[in-house]
Amino acid sequence: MLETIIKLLKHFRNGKRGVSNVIVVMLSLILVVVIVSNVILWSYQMNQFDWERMQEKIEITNVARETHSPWFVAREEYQLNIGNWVNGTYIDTQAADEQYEEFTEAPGGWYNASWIYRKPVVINNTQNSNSLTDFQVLVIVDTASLITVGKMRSDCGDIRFTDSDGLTLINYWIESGINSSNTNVWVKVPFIPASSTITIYMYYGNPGATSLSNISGVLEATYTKINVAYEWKTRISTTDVANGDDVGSWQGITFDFPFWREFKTRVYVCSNGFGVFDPTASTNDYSNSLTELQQRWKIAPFWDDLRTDTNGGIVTNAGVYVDKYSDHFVITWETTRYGASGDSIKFQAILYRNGDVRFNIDNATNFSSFTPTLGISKGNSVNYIDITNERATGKSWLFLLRKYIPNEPTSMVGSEETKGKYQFDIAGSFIVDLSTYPIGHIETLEIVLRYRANDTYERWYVKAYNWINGQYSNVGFNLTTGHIPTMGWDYYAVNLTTAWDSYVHNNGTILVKLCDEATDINQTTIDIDFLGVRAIIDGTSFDLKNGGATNIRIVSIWIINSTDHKRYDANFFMNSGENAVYIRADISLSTDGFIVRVITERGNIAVFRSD
Ligand SMILES: [Ca+2]
Ligand SMILES: [Ca+2]
Ligand SMILES: [Ca+2]
Ligand SMILES: [Ca+2]
Repeated sequence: MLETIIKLLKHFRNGKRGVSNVIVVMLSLILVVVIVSNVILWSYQMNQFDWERMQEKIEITNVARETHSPWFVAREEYQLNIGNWVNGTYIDTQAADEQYEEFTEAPGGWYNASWIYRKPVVINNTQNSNSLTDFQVLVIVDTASLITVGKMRSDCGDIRFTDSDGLTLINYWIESGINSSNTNVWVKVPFIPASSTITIYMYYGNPGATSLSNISGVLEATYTKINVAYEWKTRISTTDVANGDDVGSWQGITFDFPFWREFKTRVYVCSNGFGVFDPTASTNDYSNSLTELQQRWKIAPFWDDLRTDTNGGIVTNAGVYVDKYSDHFVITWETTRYGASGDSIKFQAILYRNGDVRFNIDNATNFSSFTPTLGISKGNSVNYIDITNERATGKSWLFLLRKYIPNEPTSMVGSEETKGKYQFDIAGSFIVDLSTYPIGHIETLEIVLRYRANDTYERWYVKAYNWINGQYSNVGFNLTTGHIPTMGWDYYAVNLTTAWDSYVHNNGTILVKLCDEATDINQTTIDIDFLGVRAIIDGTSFDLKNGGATNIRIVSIWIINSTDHKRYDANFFMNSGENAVYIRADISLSTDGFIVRVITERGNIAVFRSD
């Protein structure tokens, strides 16, 4: 507007007519009015700001070290996995005030009511940092003691294994030892978390059940070869079962040997360095080749044209010897090369009751003169392993029908649980406020439960969902043994130590579970007065008071001590007359003296000095 008037004034000054002088005077007056009114408006705005600024009265009443967040409590009803709701709501669990939510145990998590007993089996994979899928684990069970007291069928036909839910059947194969103190059972566990344990269950106690032992559902369809440390099994037998050139004999195996998952009870051992299982095969063949190996159902630790009727080189008792044990079967060859008795070699094949095969080559004279074929084969030209080019003296291989890792998980059978019976498992979702308590400034988390049980027969556990391995757990908590109730109100607090961050999702969610120890015959009632989660921090709380007549916005905080002079952005409002506690997880106070300044958007400063 000012520019327009000034342009008009210039225009009229250049004009010649008298009327233009009148207009110039009028425009000049308008110009003066506009300028003056702008100055008044500006002055008013300045006074308004100064006035508001003068109205602010911000005060810091205290500054202190803050060691934890407030409690984060249930925001919605608990999920009942196993258990009954009786009374109250989740809101009653938000404060320790003896207003509580009540639940009871319920029958649940039991595979089938026809089975009376089960034992938990803890699979321990803590020595292995990888999770395992469909992994064969050996479980050794004392079935004899259960059969003696009439709890299990004498043929172990009522054994069932379930996954960790206690419900889902998983495949098992009883390798050996039915009705003995060492019954070897292989279980194919669907998922075993990394560096952790998982509990599966073995059920029994149903006289009408028949066996579901199933080797094909447990062992792999084909062998895997593992290179293992050289090891020689000392020969015991002095009976040569294949004395001569291109000769051999059938040998009974002391157990059902599951070669490629098919049970074999005998093997033909030939002086030419192999064993065959198929009675129709050419049993004395010396014309070795890979093609021939592929077509034979055989083991060939060192298939070549050998003889066992001549000593030479390292061989002083030429022959094929068999040592029979209850769980393994050792065939030892001490041979010379046909046509060159000075070329000699000693080697072994060991067949194990679980289907494993081991080859050992001990030593040789003129090793490079031999032209053997080494491997194992199912004889269908598809399933075979050829290790001919790996041959060397002082060498061992292991062939497995199982998955393999160097530190295999172990298993331990726990105490018997009786059917019927009552369990409890509820879960709630809690949200840690990560905007106020950023992950980088949380030291750990605490979970506190205030509860009451009406019996003391079992322990109660607080667990949380581990977002990394995908299951509820208390691994890494400072307490993992649960809590024994007293019948009155009890506090049970756990600290998640440095493991806490696995239990918090990056959106702040932590899923907390309360569960019982085991199935039992007492239907326990559980009252939850309080369940909460809080973050442990090394932060600072600022007690602020807005004693002024206007609302204010805090925009920054300064912390000043002898070594530091730091500014932190802030952004929050305080109403007129409001007292507020402002917590910062990212500000740690020094133990020396310090000065705190809080600065408002309008530029006011409150100061606090520590003593
Ligand atoms: Ca021969
Ligand atoms: Ca129970
Ligand atoms: Ca109970
Ligand atoms: Ca309560």
